[in-house]
Amino acid sequence: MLSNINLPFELQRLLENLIAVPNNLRAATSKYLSESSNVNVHGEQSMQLDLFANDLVKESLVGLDFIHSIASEEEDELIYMNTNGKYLLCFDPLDGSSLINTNQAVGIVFALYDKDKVFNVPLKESLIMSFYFHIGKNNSLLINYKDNITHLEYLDDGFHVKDVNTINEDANNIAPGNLKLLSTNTRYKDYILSRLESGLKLRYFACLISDIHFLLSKAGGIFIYLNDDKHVNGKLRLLYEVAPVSHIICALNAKSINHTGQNILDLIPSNIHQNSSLVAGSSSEVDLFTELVLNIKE
Ligand code: FDP
Repeated sequence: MLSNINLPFELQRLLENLIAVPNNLRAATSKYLSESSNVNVHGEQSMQLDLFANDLVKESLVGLDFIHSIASEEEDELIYMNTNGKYLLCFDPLDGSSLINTNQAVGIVFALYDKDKVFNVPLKESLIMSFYFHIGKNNSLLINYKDNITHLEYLDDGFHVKDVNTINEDANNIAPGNLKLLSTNTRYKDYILSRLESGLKLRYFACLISDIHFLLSKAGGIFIYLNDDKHVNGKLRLLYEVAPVSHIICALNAKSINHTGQNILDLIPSNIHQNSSLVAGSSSEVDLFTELVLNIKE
């Protein structure tokens, strides 16, 4: 099925090498449900499944000589793969791993960058391809290459192409993260209460990929994860979470900004594990949030 997608040969090979990872992860889940002894670069205790997923992804990349280096949430440093490679591949091998013991959906998210541009130009110019696997009832794969979005879903006999909706300007659901801010940020609290009163449905899964996949599947909504005193720039990871999901949804007419109102895809990153806040989704709703909560007028 991947051969039906219009991708350069190298990018198709990359996806083909990774395509079995979600099912292999699913099959191994019950063996790796405990915490590991490892604390990742973000100061979080890794689950054994985080480390297993990281190994699965790394093993799948062996032999891909166009990959110059990789950066993962579970690796402190950049790992060099091929001196002559062109790309830096950044990934979170298991997004939402804190939910794994509760049998909720999780994700694996990737961003492929031009390795010479990534720290020198805005993300929209260095991102070559973004994709994620959403591992729920079925496995879904969402890909953005050159603003062409492909949505595949795994059924019994392999991946099948599914329709993908443009994201409507108006939101009908709201996924507000980091709600401890409600006690200190009156604007955020008032906004949430008023939007719920206006009829927006509350839908927060605590796994970025699930939240984004929901928003995309419902053709609208808003996801919010603001910064706080502990994470002054936000808790989410720019290069391997926030940038790829922004790259995907913005190609479907959505907006994606940080807590200072900057468009995510206009940012120039400075390091592989950089953190970010995120406000993303239906464009009118992001504009409303910008005005009411960030207090920024267009
Ligand atoms: P997790 O810590 O489980 O890896 O990036 C981290 C992330 O999940 C996101 O996937 C998710 O949106 C967010 O953190 C959840 O944070 P809260 O537990 O604070 O809601």
